[in-house]
Amino acid sequence: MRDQITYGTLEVKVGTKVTWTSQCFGLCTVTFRNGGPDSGPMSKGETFTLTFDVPGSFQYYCQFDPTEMVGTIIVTN
Ligand SMILES: [Cu+2]
Repeated sequence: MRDQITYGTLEVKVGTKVTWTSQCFGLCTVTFRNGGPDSGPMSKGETFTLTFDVPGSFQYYCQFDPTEMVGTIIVTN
């Protein structure tokens, strides 16, 4: 099973709303390493939206594939 959700680095400005859409055949999550909101398991077509109000670098991963499905949101002023 190969997941198609896009995990990678994305740079956004403070206040940007980011939406993930799961294209996984199984279940995928967007889970942040330093805690915070968690999408919970999402099946294909489900979405998860977060607004980034604080500058910083936020690493996230999929709980079901934590080594390959990783990403970072970089929030700048
Ligand atoms: Cu996954």
